[in-house]
Amino acid sequence: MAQRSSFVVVANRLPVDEVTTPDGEKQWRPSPGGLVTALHPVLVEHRGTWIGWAGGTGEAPEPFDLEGIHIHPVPLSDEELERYYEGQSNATIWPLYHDAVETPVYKRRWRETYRIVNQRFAQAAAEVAEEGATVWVQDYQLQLVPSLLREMRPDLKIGFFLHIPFPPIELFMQMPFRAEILRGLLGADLVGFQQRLAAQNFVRLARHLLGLRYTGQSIQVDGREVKAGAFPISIDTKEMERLAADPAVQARAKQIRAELGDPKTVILGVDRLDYTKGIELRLKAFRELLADGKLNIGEAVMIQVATPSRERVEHYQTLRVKVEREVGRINGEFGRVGTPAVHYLHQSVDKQELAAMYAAADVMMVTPLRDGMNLVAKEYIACRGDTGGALVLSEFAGAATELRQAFLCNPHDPDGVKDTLLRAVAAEPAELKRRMRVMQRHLRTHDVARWAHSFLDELGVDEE
Ligand code: ADQ
Repeated sequence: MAQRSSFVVVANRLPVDEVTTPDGEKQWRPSPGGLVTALHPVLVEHRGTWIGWAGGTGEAPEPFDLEGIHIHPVPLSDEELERYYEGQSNATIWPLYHDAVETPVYKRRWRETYRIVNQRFAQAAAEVAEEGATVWVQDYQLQLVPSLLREMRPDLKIGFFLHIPFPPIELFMQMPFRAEILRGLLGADLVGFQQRLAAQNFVRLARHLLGLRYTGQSIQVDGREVKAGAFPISIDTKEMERLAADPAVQARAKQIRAELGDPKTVILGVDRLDYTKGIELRLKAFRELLADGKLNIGEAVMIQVATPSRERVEHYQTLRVKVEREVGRINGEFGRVGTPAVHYLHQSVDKQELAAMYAAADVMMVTPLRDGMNLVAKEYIACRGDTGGALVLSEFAGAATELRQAFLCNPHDPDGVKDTLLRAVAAEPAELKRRMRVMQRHLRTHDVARWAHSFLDELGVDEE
């Protein structure tokens, strides 16, 4: 019989990675991430359980304990991975919820598998949750879980948080099983979003599609009340500041600049290689500024780190080709021997190296066409100490609502992006420090722990 908990997190992925030790033994190691950092204290206090996929297909590993958290793996077969995860989650829902910046693909068999897998996650939660427990379901891969779980376990308190945007009615209505998804979410007692606008889209949709009444406080569903609200996620600010202040990281930041030939301006982009992140438009802006003679090789250099992501999904394969072609074009046209214009890394880098890059960069470009929040923008700010630095930030990132002192731009307007980048490059150090200080103060109080507390508080979970 499964170990039972009074607090359960359900997410597509478990917060662990399997590693092989030097003597060939396989071990589980916590995988670092904002979500686990935020939830760790709550999970430990309640002897909590995290339900999710361990990576890999076939039989799931047996449940185990790691650093005070009970880990409960859910299996996925190869076919389920392809249909539920790569298909329905990442080729249908992901593009649709991000303004359909790529055309969503709709397939009946993907939807069917999405249902089956959501049912499996819900079943696992029903088995491990104690009487009256709190279950917090995460993200777009598991939108049916709240209602499926409620059917089995009406005694539970169920929260749901969506990490990505929630689209306006006109877009959501494209989805073939739209009412089922909406009912799925409405199985929760509280549905949390990154942005107020997203919560409003949700409330309007409930009225439009299901004729449900909103009282100003909650949506009335089958005699229950479902609350919806905005809970902007954040980073572990203190930990990021500490990391960036580490002398080894600072030394590495200097070394990075030296290796780049000590240019006047280092421009940085760090993203998962995803078409929502606006990587191409940022490269194009840089190329045009070089062509216009507004930026010069040797003085300005760009680093683009793009983590491999969802590599079996076609949209992502096409994007990689486009980005790499653009990098090649820029270096071909403007680079010199020993001095490329763009340094492109299609790899994941560790936390220290990432912090050193943030510390080394004069201008950080975060230019998504649409993004739920964007934590890279917040990480950059936390890594700047009192050194200034400019954040160029898309108005279409959730982070733009909070980070008003960034250099905001409209990523759909290429000239606007170029002008904003030039303003950021040319800004006076005193102005940059002033802007940075305001944003740093904000992040010190609005960190990821506060995010988790405010959600759980609204859900009515006693954390003492
Ligand atoms: P993501 O789309 O993955 O998250 P983001 O918020 O930017 O986007 O988080 C990416 C994370 O990965 C950051 O912590 C960053 O440091 C790390 N990362 C990126 N590139 C890396 C690299 N090359 N090497 C190492 N680390 C790298 C989704 C939503 C976002 C929302 C988050 C959290 O799309 O809008 O902010 O969830 O809710």
